[in-house]
Amino acid sequence: MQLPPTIPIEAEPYPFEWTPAKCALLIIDMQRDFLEPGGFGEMLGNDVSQLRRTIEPNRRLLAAWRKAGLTVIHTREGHRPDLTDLPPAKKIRGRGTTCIGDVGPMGRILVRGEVGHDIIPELYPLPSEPIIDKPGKGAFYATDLQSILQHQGLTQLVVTGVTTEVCVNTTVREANDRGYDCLVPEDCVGSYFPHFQEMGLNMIKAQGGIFGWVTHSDRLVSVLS
Ligand code: C5J
Repeated sequence: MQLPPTIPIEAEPYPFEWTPAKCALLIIDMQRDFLEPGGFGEMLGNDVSQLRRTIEPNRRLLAAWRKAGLTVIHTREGHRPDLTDLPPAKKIRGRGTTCIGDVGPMGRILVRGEVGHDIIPELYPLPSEPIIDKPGKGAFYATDLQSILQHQGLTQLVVTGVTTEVCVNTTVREANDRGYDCLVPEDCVGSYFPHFQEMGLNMIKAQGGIFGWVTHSDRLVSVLS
């Protein structure tokens, strides 16, 4: 299917001028430990259904995006097995009895190579899709994301994933400061806390789109299909 070079997508605070050839779908941290029953997120007392409702909209958007031959990039939050890239402040934050690097229900928590650190099967990356392993909340910090985007001439991001107020928001802000236009489909991002979901989206689109635009994935999927 031949897409027009630029397509206006209904969004808040105003339509997003989508340029598919210059836009990557960036799926943030759809990892088993955050989303699956029995994982680290649930062990902390979180309601994983708040995140799991994003799986189906992400699956539909990803399928349409792949079918159109557009760029897909995935991220995972986590650390080296020897934890040398884990800031001591991040390790002890929260004063929990179980913290990053300890053995959790799905292996060592947020450690690369462990079952819980990996991406859920429903959205598993294809071999051709880059996975950005990030030690921080933002996908640009201490990663090669920016050089991957630059080398492919990409200037726009459709950002999905979890959680809305933490890694999605941090990444959108980092991207915005680097000159990327970000569009966030509200049904494809999730927070354990409904009020943070609402505020996280409000903060992106406030003040004339201070960090980016918010839409619904149906608007992208209908154009792609
Ligand atoms: C993400 C987190 N991915 N909430 N991490 O948002 O700690």
